[in-house]
Amino acid sequence: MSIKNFYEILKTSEFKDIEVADIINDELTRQRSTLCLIPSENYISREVAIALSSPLNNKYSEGYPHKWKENTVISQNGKYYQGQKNAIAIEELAMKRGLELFTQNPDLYHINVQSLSGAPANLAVLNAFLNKGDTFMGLALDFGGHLTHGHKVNITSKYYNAVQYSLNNNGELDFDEIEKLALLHKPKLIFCGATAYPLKIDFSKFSEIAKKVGAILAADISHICGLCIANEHPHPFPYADVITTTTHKILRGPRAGIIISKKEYGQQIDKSIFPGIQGGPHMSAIAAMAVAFKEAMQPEYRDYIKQVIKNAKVLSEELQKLGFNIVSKRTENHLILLDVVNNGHLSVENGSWLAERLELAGIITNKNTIPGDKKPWIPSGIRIGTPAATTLGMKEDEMKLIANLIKKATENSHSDDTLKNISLEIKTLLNLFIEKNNNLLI
Ligand code: DSN
Repeated sequence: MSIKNFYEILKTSEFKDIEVADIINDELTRQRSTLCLIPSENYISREVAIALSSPLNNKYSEGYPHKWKENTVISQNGKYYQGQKNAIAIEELAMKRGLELFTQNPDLYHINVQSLSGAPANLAVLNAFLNKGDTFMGLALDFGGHLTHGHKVNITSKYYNAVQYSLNNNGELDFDEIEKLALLHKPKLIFCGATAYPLKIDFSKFSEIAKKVGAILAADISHICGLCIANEHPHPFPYADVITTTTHKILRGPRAGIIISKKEYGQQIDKSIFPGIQGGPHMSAIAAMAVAFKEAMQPEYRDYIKQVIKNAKVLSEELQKLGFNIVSKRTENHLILLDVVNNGHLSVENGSWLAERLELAGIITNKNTIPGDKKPWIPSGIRIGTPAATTLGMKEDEMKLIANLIKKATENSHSDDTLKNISLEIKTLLNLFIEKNNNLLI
């Protein structure tokens, strides 16, 4: 069976669970007929998908391929169960590739590839450096931060004392405020990084502040990791002490997370993941991660990242020309935050309303708070990004078309027929690109 047809089995009687096959096939149809503009979603290659569904999934592999003693790796099998030959080989390969991809000098850093996703990776970082009740700082969720950076409903603020910083009136990180808060609260750790911030992050400024108060600097680069490794965004190293990232967003790998730290923190990070907060690692996800790391080392990946950024810039400028209000006024990365309420021209009720309307038009986005939103459950914005569309091969011309279709779908006076016609236009556009992408899981 060719790699191209690997998932065709779902359409045959060889796959006996018809209910599951039907749902998966329907999801494939949905992904093939709607345009994904959610900045944290992407398409994986079939190689990544096959590694993800490999027999490595059957293996329990608690522990690490190495053992620690006094902050130094002593090279012995640190796994708890027998039968680890291939589990150790795949974990070591993922670690080696991850360090090569994310650091200039792998000897200075340690990587942990066992985190099940971004949220456990961030919790593990806090668990490694803080005791219960200790203070840390992070960007507030309604200003573009992440739940695990100390939002009030998350364990990170229930177990630790979370101090939240925000953005200034221009929608930019406010380093004066961050420094003032750091001097006042003396956090043990400062998280930087975001999920809805369209500008570059100055890790060196964060590092200056962290050093002043003796805090660990943790950079969560889940959204921008691809930009950092392609040198299209400042790299968090050497400024950060530790970085976390998911591997399934712009990196186009499995749903998983990694933590890379300065070597002196390696043992405490490893202990924090296992036995601290997790049990057996997902070995098939680690295999898929190794495949994705290799894909991201290829020159084509760098071209991809450059195009992601060009596309986001054009989409942002076109939307602005069409009357949309862009939070922070510009985009410097892969995403755009639209303030759809305070725009003066358009008649949009709120972000939820627009996201639902766009879905009817075949355009998939997510509602999002914008800085200063008072009602997070009815946010004033939507968040859009270009990683997935760029993976399909779309470029500037398609971004201009998409901006116009978004505008058309936004106009309140249009009937359901208009939305349906837009969705057909989207489907035709997607067909053109999907046909050219035999190696993607779509
Ligand atoms: N849910 C992710 C995102 O969409 O950015 C963050 O965890």
